[in-house]
Amino acid sequence: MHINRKHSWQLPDSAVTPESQYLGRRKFLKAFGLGLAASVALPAVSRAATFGFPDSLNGGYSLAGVKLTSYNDVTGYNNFYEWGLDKGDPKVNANQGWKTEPWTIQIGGLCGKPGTYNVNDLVKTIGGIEQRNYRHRCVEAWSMVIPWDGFPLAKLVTMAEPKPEAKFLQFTSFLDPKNCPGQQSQDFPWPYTEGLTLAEATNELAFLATGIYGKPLLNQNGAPIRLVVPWKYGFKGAKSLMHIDFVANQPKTLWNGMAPNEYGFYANVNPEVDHPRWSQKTERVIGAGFFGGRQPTLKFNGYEKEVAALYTGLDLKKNF
Ligand SMILES: Nc1nc2c(c(=O)[nH]1)N[C@H]1C(S)=C(S)[C@@H](COP(=O)(O)O)O[C@H]1N2
Ligand SMILES: [Mo]
Repeated sequence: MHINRKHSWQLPDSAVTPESQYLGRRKFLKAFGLGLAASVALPAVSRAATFGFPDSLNGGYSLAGVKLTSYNDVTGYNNFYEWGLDKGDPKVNANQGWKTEPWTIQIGGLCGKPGTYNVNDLVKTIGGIEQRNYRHRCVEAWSMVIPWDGFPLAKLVTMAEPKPEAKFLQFTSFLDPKNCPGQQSQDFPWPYTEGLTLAEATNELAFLATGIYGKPLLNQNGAPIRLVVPWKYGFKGAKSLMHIDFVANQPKTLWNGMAPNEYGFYANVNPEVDHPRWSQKTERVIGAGFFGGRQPTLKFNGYEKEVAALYTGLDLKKNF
């Protein structure tokens, strides 16, 4: 883990790519004559994800015509600061013996049915998993399209029977400084935390993922279970969850606590609200070729129809 280093989040993606890496990649592309990285086309139905749980694509979330990001890119270009600050670090560092199976997750706080679950039992109790293709937009201005396996967060909320006082959900990632050297650093207030309003958490799009491309999540993607909120910046999607708690007040979250003027609690993808230090109008599409890979960013990341009603009457510039 790097200490006293500027967080890569504080720079746009283009600016944090070291020049040597940029040149190396350009040379590589030239040598192999590749303008575009290959994308993986896998069959869309009947893939087994979390062990023993067959799933299939939910047709309502197919993003027909949109190219999926390759499995290599989804599992090799990651943000997971517990395991290092560079995009390639988590793939290496989270796979040096860190155990994410078996895994226990606790559902608690202001709810009638709190519980401690082995993740596989939780999936069974929920009733299995499904697959959804979602856009994924990092606040650093790069994007992917990922075929997730998992289940709607709303199902877990219903199962837990929130009390009337419960207005928010808090998500807490793992805390294991003994086995995760990054968490021995005081640079970040570990564990990683995130939050949603209860209305956001019960929106049809909010998702708990257990797999990608029909395979169980790899450690670098937040095994064995992580949050996915496709209309928000990627940092809302806390990885490797140990706790989900129903709370009365807006919970503290890691990035909002560290830099509230840069990383809002809502963090809705919005091309009209720039980050204080860079534009959010466009995004670099990972795997789409180094020169032609930028596209306009869509409001709510393209999910305006599904989520805009959550924010009626709210000033999205103030509540960014
Ligand atoms: N625990 C934890 N969760 C995390 C992060 C992290 O550093 N730690 N990074 C976030 C950020 S910034 C993004 S963009 C996504 C990246 O998910 P991916 O690597 O699966 O694409 O995870 C989010 N969840
Ligand atoms: Mo991100």
